[in-house]
Amino acid sequence: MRHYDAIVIGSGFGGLYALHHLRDQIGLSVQAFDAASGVGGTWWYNRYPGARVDAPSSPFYAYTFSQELVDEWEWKETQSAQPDVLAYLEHVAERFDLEKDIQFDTFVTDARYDESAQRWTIETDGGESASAQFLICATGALFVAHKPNYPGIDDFAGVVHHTGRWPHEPVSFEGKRVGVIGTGSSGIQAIPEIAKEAEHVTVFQRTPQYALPARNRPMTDDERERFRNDWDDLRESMCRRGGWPFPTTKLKPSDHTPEERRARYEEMWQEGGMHLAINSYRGVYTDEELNNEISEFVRSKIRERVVDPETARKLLPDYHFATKRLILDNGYFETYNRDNVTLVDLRDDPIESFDAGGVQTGAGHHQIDMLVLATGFDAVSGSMLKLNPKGRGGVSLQQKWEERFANNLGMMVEGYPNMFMIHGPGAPGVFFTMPLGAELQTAWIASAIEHLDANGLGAIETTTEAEDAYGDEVSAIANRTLYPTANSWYMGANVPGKPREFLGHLRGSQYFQQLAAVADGGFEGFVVEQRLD
Ligand code: N01
Repeated sequence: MRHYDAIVIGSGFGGLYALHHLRDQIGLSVQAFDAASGVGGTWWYNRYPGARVDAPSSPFYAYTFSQELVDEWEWKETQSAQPDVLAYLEHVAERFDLEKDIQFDTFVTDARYDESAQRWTIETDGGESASAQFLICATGALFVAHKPNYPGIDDFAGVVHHTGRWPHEPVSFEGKRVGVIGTGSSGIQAIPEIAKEAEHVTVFQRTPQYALPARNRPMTDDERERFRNDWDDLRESMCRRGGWPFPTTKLKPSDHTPEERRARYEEMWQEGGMHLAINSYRGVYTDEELNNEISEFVRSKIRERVVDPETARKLLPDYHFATKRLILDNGYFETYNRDNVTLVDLRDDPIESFDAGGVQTGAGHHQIDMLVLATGFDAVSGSMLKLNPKGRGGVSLQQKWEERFANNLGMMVEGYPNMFMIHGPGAPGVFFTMPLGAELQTAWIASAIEHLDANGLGAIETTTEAEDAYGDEVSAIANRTLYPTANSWYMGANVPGKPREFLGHLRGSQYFQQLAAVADGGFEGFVVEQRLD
């Protein structure tokens, strides 16, 4: 059995940084494990055609902690393609000499807390064990692929690929009739690319989506120079402004006439990216009237972009704009103007079953050679429940989280001392910049470890009271918005039987101030234990 100060599970953005910070900044012995064969986490697995950053701008979907790293990495495009993000993470791993402490191709199958030793022991699918005082779970918010369970789906004789588990060897669509289920971010990115090559694509859509034009373009030298020179200010601004360094508008809808508002939406639309959502007027996520107006504006754009009115009708979303993950598209709607693309609206024509040759819907049989499942993930809680750590008294996380993903600060779970989650349920996660969020959460973990060390303590844990209060706070913040009105993965609505609970803290900047205050205040509200040895 190997012994360490800390074990990190995962080597995506979160795990890589945790390894670097805990090992190189505070001097712990750290071992990381990853089921993948290389670093990258989400970006290692999600290599479907068209996969790219759908955040406002590549340089800010990146680590912020090292000016040298910022200076030396050349972002090529405003919305980087998956190979570029993966190359960046590989560069980070090499530059900070991280791979020597990561064991790849190793799935952690179990993690148990030993109260008498104040340590965690993990087991791997290779039959190895290792122990550490601290367990850092950077297991990924989008790791556990969600697959639909339609009758007969396993009888389908053709090739099946899930976008979240895309093969590493090239996938050819040439001459193939491809069926795609799912029109979230992954489906909307993949469908235009698949359609360029396939003989025919049939898209099976359950919920039409709002998508805004990404307007991806090459980054200029000037832009790169500017953000490098201003990095400290930009980072500070990211922390203060909810993860992105862009000022948001103070304009209220009542400041303009309906015609002026329409002109402003058009301007934001032309600018592309998330501008329409974050910069048009205050209150897009809370003001139903404003949201309805923007929803209708985006629907009007869909009608303009899709030639066949009946297809356009099927593509019109009817939930509140931006209350499911907002999507940036690269020619998605125009794809339906191609002769080789058919849309099946599952609301009118549901899937009944699969057979060896394809899909039977109410209206007929769709013969396909390949099935692409862009059906998303058991998001945020799924990877922790798959790990299913056993805390005090051997209680498993699956037992503990049967009804609610109880935890404090999205990071610590009562009964699981010295276990920390990065981007756990209730953390800002995707509602903030994930790389910076991981840095800030790791800094908090490091402070907790240093606090224990400085005070002769062996374990830190949260309480059920703190969990209840924190869970209520996360829900209350979400309930002040329109988000909970949508059947989104944010609400756990995409996985049958999953507790319906908002999975993210919507006020990232406030959350990270709260984290810093807890650390500065000596971890008041947390339960600590004297070191037993
Ligand atoms: O998954 P999703 P995703 N029958 O859950 C449908 C991030 N991301 O992989 O909307 C039929 O959003 C489901 O329908 P509905 C990003 O945070 C980032 O696309 O639930 N359809 C939906 O259309 C994103 O939000 C990037 O009714 C079924 C789709 O499948 C998150 O990952 C790129 C079904 C799933 O959409 C997840 O996105 C890609 C069923 N049984 C993703 N079950 C970046 O570029 C599900 N669906 C950074």
